[in-house]
Amino acid sequence: MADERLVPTVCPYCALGCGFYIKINEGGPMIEYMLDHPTNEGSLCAKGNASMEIINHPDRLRHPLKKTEAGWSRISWDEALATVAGKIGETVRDHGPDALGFLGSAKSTNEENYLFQKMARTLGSKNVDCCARRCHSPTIPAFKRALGASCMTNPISDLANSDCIFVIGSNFAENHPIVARWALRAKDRGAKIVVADPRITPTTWHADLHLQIKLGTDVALLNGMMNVIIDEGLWDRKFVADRTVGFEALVDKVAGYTPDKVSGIIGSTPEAIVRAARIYAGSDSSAIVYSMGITQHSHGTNNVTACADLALLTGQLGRSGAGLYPLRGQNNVQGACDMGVLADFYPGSVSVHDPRAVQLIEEAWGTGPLPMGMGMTAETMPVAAASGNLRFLYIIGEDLVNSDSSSSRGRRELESLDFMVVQDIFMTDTAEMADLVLPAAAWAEKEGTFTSSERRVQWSPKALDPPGEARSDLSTILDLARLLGLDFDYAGPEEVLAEIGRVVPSYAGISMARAEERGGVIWPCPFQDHPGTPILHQEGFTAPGGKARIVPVDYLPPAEEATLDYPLLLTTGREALHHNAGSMTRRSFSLMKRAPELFVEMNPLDADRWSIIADDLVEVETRRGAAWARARVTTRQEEGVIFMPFHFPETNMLTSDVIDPEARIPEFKVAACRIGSMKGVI
Ligand SMILES: Nc1nc2c(c(=O)[nH]1)N[C@H]1C(S)=C(S)[C@@H](COP(=O)(O)OP(=O)(O)OC[C@H]3O[C@@H](n4cnc5c(=O)[nH]c(N)nc54)[C@H](O)[C@@H]3O)O[C@H]1N2
Ligand SMILES: Nc1nc2c(c(=O)[nH]1)N[C@H]1C(S)=C(S)[C@@H](COP(=O)(O)OP(=O)(O)OC[C@H]3O[C@@H](n4cnc5c(=O)[nH]c(N)nc54)[C@H](O)[C@@H]3O)O[C@H]1N2
Ligand code: SF4
Ligand SMILES: [Mo]
Repeated sequence: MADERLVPTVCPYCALGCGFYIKINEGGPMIEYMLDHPTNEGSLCAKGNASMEIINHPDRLRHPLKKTEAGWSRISWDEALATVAGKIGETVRDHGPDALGFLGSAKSTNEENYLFQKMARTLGSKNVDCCARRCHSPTIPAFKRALGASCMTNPISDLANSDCIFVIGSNFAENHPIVARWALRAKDRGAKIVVADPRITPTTWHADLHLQIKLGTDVALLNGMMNVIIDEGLWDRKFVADRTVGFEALVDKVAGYTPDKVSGIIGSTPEAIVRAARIYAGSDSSAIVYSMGITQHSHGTNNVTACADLALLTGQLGRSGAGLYPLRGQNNVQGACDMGVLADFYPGSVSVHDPRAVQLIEEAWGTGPLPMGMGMTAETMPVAAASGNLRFLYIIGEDLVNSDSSSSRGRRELESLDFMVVQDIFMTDTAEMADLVLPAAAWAEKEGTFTSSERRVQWSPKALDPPGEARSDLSTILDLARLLGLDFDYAGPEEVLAEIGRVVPSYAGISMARAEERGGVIWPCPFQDHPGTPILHQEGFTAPGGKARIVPVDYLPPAEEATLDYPLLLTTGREALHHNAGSMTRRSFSLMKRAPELFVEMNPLDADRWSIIADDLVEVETRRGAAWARARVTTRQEEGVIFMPFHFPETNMLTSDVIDPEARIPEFKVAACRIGSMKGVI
């Protein structure tokens, strides 16, 4: 065909950064596989394959909209931006900059995220955060303390070189399917896969050993494994002596976690604990892969710390096939964190409590003093709205009211705001609550870089025009900042990336040209000709003294336990065919056809006890509220625990708002609940 074009792009869904081409011709955009992409080698999962359905969707937001008594009214961009700038000015004048809140998007590019937090902080607000708060926020402090760097240590493809893959709290077969490809290559070579997960999932199907542990008991399991490893002399003496501190305290701590004792806590046999320990410590190179089953707990930071302790004790770090893999969630959540869209970090993981480092950013930006200290988080902003401390909220690309825990409370709280503006590609439930809605271009309709879970920074060029008057997040932020009188003089994302390189040392060598190469560059890339750093911690650690820190932690039970009134535990998570709060995948025709409604999985014994049969509509009730879901009766679920995905709005009306004290992540994975059924409802 005459003017057919192939434009490379990066998948907009999960954090694996899979590459593909958008084929543009008269028939509309289509997917063409990118066989030479280093992460996915041409493969895409169901969501990636359906991503074009978002681009052309009739529901896309096309014009700025203002809420009026009569409903949504279309306004011009000039009016919309002048309104937002006016509200920011009023709020600062009447209540000070800390009454402003900014929630950035892990779906936006690095350049967009960088400018968003720069705008917020230059205005004097420290309230900047993103969905990482509800995702890997425990990984950040735990890894910073233990290793000095809060990210995945090895590339995804390196899993193929592992001899043991210990998966704890990750269902990668459904949620990071491209990881499964590399893990299965390792298995083909004879590697062992050990999975610790309370549920039977498509990931546990691949396991040589599945420890079906009780919810929230991971620290007990990990301490139990370390007890065995120390007892049997399987730890790495040289690595521990040369490269770590804190070993003696760990020995004392885990001494009490004998396999017999741990077995009583986690519900797996002592023999399984011993076997898992021997496989992990005894293999030449073992990787730990974890995700939300570890982080989304009131003790999430302790859970991550115990994972790092296990890797450090056995020297399973700093080389091919070993490593720690916190599988990140959204397509650019790693980038949003690198860019400082976090209440506790400026760009480049600079702590908001470190005056010397923040001063360097002030110098780079040429601003006056920047705000110091912890800002409000995605979880505390709604609470502050209710108490009157937060007056204005700007949300880019997050469906907060459906993705936050205990969502009915969150909705009520957000109603107290003076003004809320939401910038999204669709009219989400969160956008419905706003005073003003700004239409955004989707990933393929703009250009810039995305950073995947393996720290791979890739340039994604513009392939298509956005619908109607929708604009990139970048151009909206730039125009707004200029209206606010800020000196945001950038010609486009390339120039923003150049500034990022001056502020974030690990991005210093990443230019647009480097990021445009197939597979981009893996940071740290500290100077122009640097090849990038796929494997971290090969020589030293960036933690103080160059040594990693082993930090012993104790097992603590989840905040909610089953009671007489709420005799079951509800755990929430994902299924393969939907994404997060669902505003994108619930609009995807092909995915909805295969996964049309909310379900609740329960063990046949529990179903019997409550007289429920498959396909009944079940009412699930927690202390926060009640919701209906279709029953799936299955032995994938152990007795006493039920599972719901959170891709439909109802689920988060039920979840707990107890948070981890350090990372402030809600305990999405455990809530006491009760169930009842409604017979005969189709
Ligand atoms: N299909 C799909 N893919 C996605 C997403 C999606 O919504 N849909 N979202 C993306 C995002 S943002 C993220 S963060 C990732 C998340 O990816 P995952 O972390 O894989 O997702 P979850 O289903 O939340 O939880 C993973 C597993 O943790 C287990 N688990 C629950 N509680 C515990 C526990 O106490 N201990 C242990 N050991 N395991 C437990 C669950 O049974 C589940 O199998 O996925 C990304 N990819
Ligand atoms: N019960 C329960 N709740 C959970 C979890 C759980 O396991 N259980 N997991 C938590 C986790 S890990 C996460 S990461 C959060 C996710 O929480 P959210 O970040 O709220 O999740 P999404 O639904 O992916 O929202 C992304 C939004 O960005 C919009 N968007 C897409 N591309 C663009 C763009 O280029 N520009 C703009 N402006 N908008 C865009 C989409 O339309 C969508 O509305 O949910 C958390 N909530
Ligand atoms: S694995 Fe993730 S990045 Fe790859 S195609 Fe699926 S959703 Fe997209
Ligand atoms: Mo996530």
